[in-house]
Amino acid sequence: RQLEHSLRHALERNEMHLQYQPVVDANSEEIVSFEALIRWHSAEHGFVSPAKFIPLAEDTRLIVPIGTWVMQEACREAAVHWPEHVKVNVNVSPEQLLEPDFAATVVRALSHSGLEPKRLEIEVTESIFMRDAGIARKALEQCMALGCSIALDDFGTGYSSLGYLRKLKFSTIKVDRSFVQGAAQQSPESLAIIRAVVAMAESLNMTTTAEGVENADEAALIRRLGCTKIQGYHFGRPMPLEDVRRILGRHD
Ligand code: G
Ligand code: G
Ligand code: MN
Ligand code: NA
Repeated sequence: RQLEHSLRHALERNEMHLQYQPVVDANSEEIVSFEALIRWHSAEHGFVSPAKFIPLAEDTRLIVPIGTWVMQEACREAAVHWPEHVKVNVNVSPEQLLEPDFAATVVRALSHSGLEPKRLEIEVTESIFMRDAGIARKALEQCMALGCSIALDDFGTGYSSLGYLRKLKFSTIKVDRSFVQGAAQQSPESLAIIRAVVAMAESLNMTTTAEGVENADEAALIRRLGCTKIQGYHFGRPMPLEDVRRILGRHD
């Protein structure tokens, strides 16, 4: 496969970089974190969307070296360029978590960058519990023991067995943007689901992040519904590091 061949050489050819999307406190609207999102400009294929190449990387296990690179790069850029109260969120695929040395990869990224563990939040989706749930859970518990936090991404779009919310102490539940968009269009079901997720998260001592908030009306609605944090185009699109530095007001 042509695309697979290009993907295999993308890292050594320096074709990958990270963009960052702000996550804000729902009430103060201050930036509390940036989510790292990978971008690939291929010499042969031009810009390739992660929605296309991440699944290919997962199928071919190329996600393991790519994911390690993302972890190192995100920790390093956050340690160098962000103020200490701002975190970084890093997406991790099930294939990465199931690698026996996943936690060691995180330890190395933290020690090489000097990033404080509490500033790293690892994002996983419900799909990690479809495979080898025990191994995934153990890897995440090792990361929590280091001081990192774990977010449950795209909540409500997978097979939401609530059992694992009991077994793993997530710090954040990310409400998928399909519910946010539904609520914005007055869907009673979406509104009810967001209310229920917020109530459940509160009683489990977890926070909530609403994804895909695209305008001020949606932000106001989400704040009324009680979500803790907000992410979406209204507060910033995924942006290159230079723009992150500019909005953080650091020019060093
Ligand atoms: O940024 P964008 O909307 O294009 O991302 C598309 C999809 O790719 C999202 O589901 C996102 O979670 C995923 N993605 C982006 N960056 C990474 C990454 O570094 N690692 C993994 N595993 N997935 C990522
Ligand atoms: O699956 P995950 O939540 O990690 O993916 C994040 C994806 O969502 C990225 O591809 C990002 O570009 C996209 N995204 C972020 N904010 C918004 C938004 O406000 N609207 C839409 N349509 N997509 C968004
Ligand atoms: Mn995510
Ligand atoms: Na998501």
